[in-house]
Amino acid sequence: MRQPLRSTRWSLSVALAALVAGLVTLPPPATGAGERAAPRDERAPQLRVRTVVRGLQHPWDVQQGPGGRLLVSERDRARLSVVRKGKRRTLADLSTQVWVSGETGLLSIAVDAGSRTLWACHGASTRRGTEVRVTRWRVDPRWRRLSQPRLVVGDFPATSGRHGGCRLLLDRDSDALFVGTGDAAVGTNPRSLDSLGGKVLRVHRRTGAPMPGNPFADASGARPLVWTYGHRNVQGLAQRDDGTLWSVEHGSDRDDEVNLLVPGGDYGWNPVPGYDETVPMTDQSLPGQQQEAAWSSGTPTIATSGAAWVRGSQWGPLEGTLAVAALKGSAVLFLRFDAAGRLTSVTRPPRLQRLGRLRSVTAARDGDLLLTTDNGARDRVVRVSPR
Ligand SMILES: [Ca+2]
Ligand SMILES: [Ca+2]
Repeated sequence: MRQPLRSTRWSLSVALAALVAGLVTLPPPATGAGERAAPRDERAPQLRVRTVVRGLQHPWDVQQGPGGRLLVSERDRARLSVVRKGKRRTLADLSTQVWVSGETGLLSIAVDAGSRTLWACHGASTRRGTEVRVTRWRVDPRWRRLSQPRLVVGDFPATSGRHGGCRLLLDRDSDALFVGTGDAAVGTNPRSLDSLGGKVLRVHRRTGAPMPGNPFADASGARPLVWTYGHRNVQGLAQRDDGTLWSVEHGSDRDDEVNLLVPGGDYGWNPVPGYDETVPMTDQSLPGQQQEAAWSSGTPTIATSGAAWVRGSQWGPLEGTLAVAALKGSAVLFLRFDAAGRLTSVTRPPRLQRLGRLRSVTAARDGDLLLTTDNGARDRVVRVSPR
C-alpha cells in the first residue's frame, strides 16, 4: 500500500530532522503498518448499493431496531428517525435538548432492541457551560416515541464544538457501553487521565458507573471510566469476532488511524503547548509506551470515521475485513488484519467512491453494510450488499 510508505518516509524525515536539531533522542523503531511489507489489494466482489432513505441532513449514525426498523440520527437537526419500508418517521425531535455547534450535535446512537433502550451521544448546555454526554431513553413497543430520559455519563469537554467525537458501542460480552470521545481541540485533554476527552471510556450501559476491571479504577487523579487515552477524535468503534475492540480516529494533517485497543493503552496524541497539531499522531517520545496504529493513512488524510467488521461468506475476499468510512476520502476502505492485528490487505471498491462523504458504516444482521452520507443536503442512508 502506498500511504504507509509515505508515512514511513515522513517519520524518517522528521526523526532525521530532530536528530540534526538535537532536540529529541531517536524514538524506538516504529512497529506500525509502514514498516511492514506492502499489503496486497484484494479483489472486491461486485457490490449492490440501494438507497434506504433520502432527504436527510448530516445523518451521523444508523443502527438496527426490531422488525426491519432502522434508527437514524441527524447531527444538526438533532432529529432521531425510524425508517421502515422506505418510510421515515420522526421518533424524537431533540433540538431543544441538544447543543449543536460545528462538529457537535446529535452524534452516535446505540440500540438494544430487547430492552427497547436507545442511547445517544450529543452536545448539551448545562448551567456550567456546554459538554458532550450520553443519554438513554426507553422506546415504546411500536417504536414511535421516547420516554424516561436518563443521563448515563456526561462532562465530556466541549469548546467550539470542534472534535466533539463521539461514538458509542454496546459490548457484545458484558453490560459495558464503550464511548469514544474527542479532545475538544484542547491540547492537554488526551493525555490527562482526569479528563474524559480524547478517550475511549468503558461504562455500565444503564448506571453509567465504571465497569469492573477498568484499568485506572484505583489510580489517584484518574477518571475510573477511562479505558484508553491519547486519542485525538474517536469517530469509530468496532468489535471483532474475537472480542477485540478497534477505534478509528481523525488524524491532524496526517495519519488518520485505526487502533487495536488494549486496556490502559496510550495512543500517543499530546498536542501541547496550546493545541500544537504539528506533533505526531502517535508520539513515541512521550514517557512510557505508546501504541502504534494498526493502520494509518499517511499524507494526505482521508478523514476516516465509522467502522464495522464485515461478516458473511457472501462477501468473499472481504469477509472478516474492517470496513472504514471516509469523509474527505469519499470511500470505504476494507482493511484486513491478521489475528495479531497486523495489516495484510487494503481494498477500496470503486462502487463506493461515488456516494460523496461517508460518516458511518454499520453491519446489519444479514451481513449487509449500512452507510450514512455526509454531504450536508440530500443525504441518505444506503444499504450495500455483495451481488
Ligand atoms: Ca495514535
Ligand atoms: Ca515513549
